[in-house]
Amino acid sequence: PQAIYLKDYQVPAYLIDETELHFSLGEDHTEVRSVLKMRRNPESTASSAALELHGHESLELCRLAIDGRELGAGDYRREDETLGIDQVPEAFTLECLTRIRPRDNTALEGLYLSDGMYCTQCEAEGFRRITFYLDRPDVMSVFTTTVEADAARYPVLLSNGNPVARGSDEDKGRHWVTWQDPFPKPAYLFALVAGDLAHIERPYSTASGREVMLRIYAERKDLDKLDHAMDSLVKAMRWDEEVYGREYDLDIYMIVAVDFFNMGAMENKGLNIFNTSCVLASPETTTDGAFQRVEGVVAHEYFHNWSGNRVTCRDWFQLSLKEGFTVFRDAEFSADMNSRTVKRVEDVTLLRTAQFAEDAGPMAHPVRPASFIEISNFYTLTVYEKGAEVVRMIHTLLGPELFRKGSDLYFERHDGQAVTTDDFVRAMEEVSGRDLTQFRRWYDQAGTPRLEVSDDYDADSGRYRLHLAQSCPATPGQEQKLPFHIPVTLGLLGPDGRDLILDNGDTSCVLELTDSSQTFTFEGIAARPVPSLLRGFSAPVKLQYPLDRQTLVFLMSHDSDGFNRWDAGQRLAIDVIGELMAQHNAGEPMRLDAALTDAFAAVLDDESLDPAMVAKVLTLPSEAYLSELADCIDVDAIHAARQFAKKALAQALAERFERRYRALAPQQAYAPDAAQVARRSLRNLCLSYLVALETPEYLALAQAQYDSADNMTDRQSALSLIAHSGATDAAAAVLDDFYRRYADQTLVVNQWLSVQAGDPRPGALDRVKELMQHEAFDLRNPNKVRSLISVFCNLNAVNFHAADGSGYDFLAERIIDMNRRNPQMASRLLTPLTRWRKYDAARQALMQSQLRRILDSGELSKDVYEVVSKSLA
Ligand code: BAL
Ligand code: ZN
Repeated sequence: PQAIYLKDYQVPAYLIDETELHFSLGEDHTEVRSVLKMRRNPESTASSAALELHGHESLELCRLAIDGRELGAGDYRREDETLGIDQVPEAFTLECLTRIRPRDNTALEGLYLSDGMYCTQCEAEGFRRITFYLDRPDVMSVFTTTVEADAARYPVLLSNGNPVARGSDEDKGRHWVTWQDPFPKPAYLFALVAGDLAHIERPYSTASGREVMLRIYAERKDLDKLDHAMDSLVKAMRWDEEVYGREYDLDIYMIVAVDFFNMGAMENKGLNIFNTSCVLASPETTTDGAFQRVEGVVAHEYFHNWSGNRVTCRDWFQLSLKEGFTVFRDAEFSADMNSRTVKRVEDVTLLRTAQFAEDAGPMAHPVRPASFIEISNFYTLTVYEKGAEVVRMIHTLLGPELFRKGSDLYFERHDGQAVTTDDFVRAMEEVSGRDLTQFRRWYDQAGTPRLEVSDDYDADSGRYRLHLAQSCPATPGQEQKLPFHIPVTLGLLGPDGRDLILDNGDTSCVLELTDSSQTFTFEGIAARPVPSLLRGFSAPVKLQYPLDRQTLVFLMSHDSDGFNRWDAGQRLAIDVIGELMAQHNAGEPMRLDAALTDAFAAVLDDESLDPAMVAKVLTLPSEAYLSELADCIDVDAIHAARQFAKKALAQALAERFERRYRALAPQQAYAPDAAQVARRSLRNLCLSYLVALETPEYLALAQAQYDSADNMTDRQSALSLIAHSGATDAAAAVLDDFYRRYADQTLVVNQWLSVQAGDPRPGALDRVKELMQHEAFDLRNPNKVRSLISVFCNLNAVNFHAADGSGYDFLAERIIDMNRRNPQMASRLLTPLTRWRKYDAARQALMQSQLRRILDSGELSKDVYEVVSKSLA
């Protein structure tokens, strides 16, 4: 397989002004008729006038005509991924009839069947599995789509835009609906759904008074789980009007829930298709975390209507143009709807755990990659999450008012266009008068920058100096990095813990680090201050500023920045767990530093704090994050030390945990609102410490919570605590009970699979293998694969990384099998094996040999080939 390069971009040789599609749906085969009004692109400088259409090898070409003249086999060239016609007029109508097989489509790209319902996934390059087309995002066309199907089995027929005509052929039992989308769009935003679907609907008046109908479709059995998504959609629409001045533009906005879906959701124009896991929600079946995820994903897809659809990407290298910006927008929305600090803590935790690991691995790439073999491999944490951090830094540098002006200019200037990240930055430069040339390196240089900080204070002159130095490790293809433009939001705490007033008259300021090293001086400082650096995590960097435990405790209790208060607690815990690991490896008894216990006690006793933040502060850094921080990951020591710390904290603070657990008992009927979510999160965290003691009394407490819970958050939390405890009989019984209660709730059963896959006790791999044979499992369904196989391989380190290599062997086998069924899923499964360089020599050898085994296993998809070959390079 060949790589393609950003530097080779050329404008399309042809444009498609109008696209007319007619689908005659059949499970065995579906016929797709297309009529394309095409013309040569006046901006093209291509020397050849040949027309090269994209078309997947699975397309069966039945008819091809230009301006009504039928083309014979000698008139075109058919290659693996393209169809070429050497001679075409300047402007012409291309007609095409293709035949595709939705039932055989296990890749879930293009048109496929999900539990008896037709649906599509066209981003990034799925449309070429439907018909021959210029399947690239800078070819934007107006679509008219007729969907025709069996009337009894597929009463609901949907596509993008507004419905304009319908009819039926009663003799044949078929019916049809025509949809028209007036907004030009690339093919990746095309969507079609057909099925026996139920829906809820709600009218919505936009800020300017346009009436819009909002509809959410799902299988009839799930109709009672759609209200939360609808509420979230309405909130998101209102928020985008108020915060970005963006209104919805069609007469109808539809969301459809499907169970078989590679992604979380997809922003197709006017017809979002959602993974059921990101749209269905009810208190009985959905945890608080999942409620919030639904709210965030519904908002994300809605926000794409402007950041992605009205203004789209010129080419796939620009993916972060829409994804980074939209993740930033959805994060701000969620922060406004819930707790801003909690949201920031969650996002930074993900970034530092998983995106930093990506930056340090063989697939490291810039936010705007320079090349790829398979674009599906670049729907990554770097493009999404780091891309959002880059937009956040622009927001920090410009301030909210100028940022809004910049976004207004960007949307107005580029409405209806396919543009680049440069165009986005240019709009921000123009409204602010700032030069962001150096800042653009964030888009082009991969890797996580290191920020080293030292300071000095001279009491006689009252001068305090901060020395900041940056560097960035080499990444594949990028040995040397130039300095980044890094906004460092800073506060200085006086000895009493209060913020000092800085020269800008405020308690925080933004230092702009642009050189490799710079010194920032503060005058008139009466006593040596403690710096609060990178407030709100103002840049995606690794901060290196050693602080002793006493100072970390000081920051934990005094920093006015909630994020940094939490971060100080994390740093303290990391330091203490590191010490425990050293004791463990030296064969000494582990002893927990009382500094951590005392700090946790103080936080637990302070009832003025937001319980959600208390829960975050008292959550020990995950094994995954501890692994990311390590140079060589010591899987067993990390697990042993973290478990020990948890139990030791529980022993020391049992009374307090129990008191708060009882005080936080539910007072009202369940609601997934911020206040209740906060209480439940702390209450369940207290329970997790108590159960770590494994006493009959606390296991009974968990069992009582399981039995009496009126919501899935409390029930599932108790379930996993009992299931992962040493009480094997109780564990088996509660798992059994849970399955029987929820056997008909697919998403809940997926949680049941995950709880077992994540069990750190010995024997988890055998259990996972058994579960693959269970009626609840289905290899064709990505949600099930993620729940069982991905959870085991990514979140159960002690079992997956078993020294005998059994976990690696298991995963390689799954990938070889999945490569044939669903390349995107197969490629995603590879992630843990790509990290082989971070482990000891024995594990490295085992992981590499499994990667080689995959490489040698036969015909690999581009998706899998790219990741495996880059991992071994
Ligand atoms: N565009 C793919 C799904 C999403 O990021 O919204
Ligand atoms: Zn997105």
